[in-house]
Amino acid sequence: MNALSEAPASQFRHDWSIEEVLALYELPLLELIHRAHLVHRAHHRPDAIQLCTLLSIKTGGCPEDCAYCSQSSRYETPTRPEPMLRLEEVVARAQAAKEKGATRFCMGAAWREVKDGPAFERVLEMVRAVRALGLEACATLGMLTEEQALRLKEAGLSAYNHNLDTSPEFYRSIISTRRFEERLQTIRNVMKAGISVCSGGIIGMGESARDRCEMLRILASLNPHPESVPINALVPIPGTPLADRPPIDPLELVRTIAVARILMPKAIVRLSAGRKALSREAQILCFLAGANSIFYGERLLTTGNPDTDSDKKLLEEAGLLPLPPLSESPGETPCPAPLQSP
Ligand code: SAM
Ligand code: DTB
Ligand code: SF4
Repeated sequence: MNALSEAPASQFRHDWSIEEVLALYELPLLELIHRAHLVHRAHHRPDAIQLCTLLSIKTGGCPEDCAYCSQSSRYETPTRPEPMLRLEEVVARAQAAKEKGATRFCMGAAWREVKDGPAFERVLEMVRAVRALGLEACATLGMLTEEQALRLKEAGLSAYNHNLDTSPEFYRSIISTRRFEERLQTIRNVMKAGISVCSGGIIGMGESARDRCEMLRILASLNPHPESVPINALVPIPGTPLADRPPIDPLELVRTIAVARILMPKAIVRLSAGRKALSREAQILCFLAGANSIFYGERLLTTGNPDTDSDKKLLEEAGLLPLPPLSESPGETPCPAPLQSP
C-alpha cells in the first residue's frame, strides 16, 4: 500500500449541497481547473489513463424511450436490431482490444432489464471469458435484481455501468418508460453484490448547469463513491427526439469533469461518448480537469469513436500512459506503461 491509496473511502464527503456544487461549477474556469487538478494529483498518477473498449453484444430493438438513444425501437434511427453476439465473437473482440492496449472491456446490451434465461447465461459466460483473458470486465445491461448482480459478481464482473444520465427533474423529459428511482435501485443492487459501480451521465441534452450539478451531487452522495464516472457528450442520432440539439460548448464538458473530479476524488472520471466532435485541445483540457479514462477503439456501441492511431498520438502528445488493469494491483497505484505498436 502506498501513500496515494491509504485513505479510507470515508474521508470523502457524501453530503454536498446543490448550492455548493453549483458554486464550484460557476467558478472562474481557470480556478475550477486548478482546484480539480490539485485533487486529481493528490489521488491519481497524473500521467496515467485507463483505456476501455466497448462492444455492443445485443444491438437495437430496445423497448425504452430514452430520447438520446439510437437503439430504442420507438424511433426510426440508422441502427438496425441485431441478434445477440455469440461467445466466440465476443472473445475475439476482447482479445483484439487487449492486443491494442485496452485493459477494460465493456459489453453493452439494449435491454430494459436483464431477464433470467439463456441470454443472461451467455452474458455470464462472456464475463468469465473476458476475465480469463486478464481484462477487467464491465457490463451495461439495463436494470438488475440483487440475485442477478450476485451471479455477475460470481462470474467475475469487475464493474457494472448504469448511468443516472441527468437530474431527477430533467430525467422525466428524456425517458418516460422508467423512473430515476429505478436507476438508483439497480445501483444499490450492484453495490450490495460487491461489484464496482460505473455511473455518470450525458451532457448536451438541453439540461441546465443545475441539472448537471444535481446529477453529480447524487452520484457523490453514494457511499462509497462510484468507482468510475463516465461523462458523455450527447452524440446526436438522426430520428431521435434529440437529433437536432446543438453541440455542447466543450468548456461545459470541462466544467462538468472538473466538478466530478472535485466531488469524487478517487473515482475514475471517463471522457466518454462525443470525443469525435472534440478538438485535441478540448480533450487535453478535460484530462487536465481530471478525466483519466477514455473509450479506446473505433466504435462505441452504435456510433464512431476516434481511431486508435489518432488516440495513441493524442496520449503521447499529452504525456499520458495507459494504466494496467486496476484489479491487477489491488491497494496499489499501478504503474502505467507505453502502448505497444502491433
Ligand atoms: N440499456 C442499458 C442502459 O440504458 O443502461 C445499457 C446501454 S445504454 C446505451 C448506456 C448509456 O449510454 C446510457 O445510459 C447513456 O448514458 C449512454 N448513451 C446512449 N446513447 C448515447 C448518445 N447518443 N450520446 C451519448 N451517450 C449515450
Ligand atoms: C457510457 O457512459 N457511455 C457508453 C457506455 N457507458 C456504455 C455508451 C456510449 C454510447 C454512445 C452512443 C452509441 O454509440 O450508441
Ligand atoms: Fe434502451 Fe439503454 Fe438505449 Fe435506453 S439507453 S433505449 S435502455 S439501450
